[in-house]
Amino acid sequence: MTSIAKTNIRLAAACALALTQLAAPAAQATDYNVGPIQITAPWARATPKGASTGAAYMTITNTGKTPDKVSCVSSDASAECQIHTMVMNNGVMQMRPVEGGLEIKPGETVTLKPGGLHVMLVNLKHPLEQGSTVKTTLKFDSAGTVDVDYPVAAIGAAAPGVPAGGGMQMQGGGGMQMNKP
Ligand SMILES: [Cu+2]
Repeated sequence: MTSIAKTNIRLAAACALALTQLAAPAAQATDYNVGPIQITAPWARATPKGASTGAAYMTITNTGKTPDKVSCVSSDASAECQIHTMVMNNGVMQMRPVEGGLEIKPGETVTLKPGGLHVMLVNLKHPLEQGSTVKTTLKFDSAGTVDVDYPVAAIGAAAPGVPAGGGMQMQGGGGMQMNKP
């Protein structure tokens, strides 16, 4: 077989995969309130088969008058659940668990998103499948405990509904590379 023919077959396979992903039913994201804490736009990224970790994201707003701290207690999809931050170490971006909980100051909105803060699902029991949902139990020191369902978006998605690599022109505040007019 010529290499051009092989390339065409690969392209066709990639297109078929893309169509399958488009056809996957989009699970609806729900917003959550627990005390003065608002959680909006929860979502997770699909994982390839055999992956041991997965990541989930959301926006957390503290409408209260006092700071609160959130940690992840558990997830239905993994043995462990942690909140991670990204830190630069000798010029390399690395992730670290946030010790003692992630602080949300009064009036502050913190966005967990790819490349930054995230919920890390450690030791996955099964791959996160696009179109399904994954659940975590989050514990706020003051506001209490809340179960959050994260609709699973495509592998490598930059945001829910934004295809992999297509995150350049996102609406709203979640974008890492907003193009200002
Ligand atoms: Cu992580």
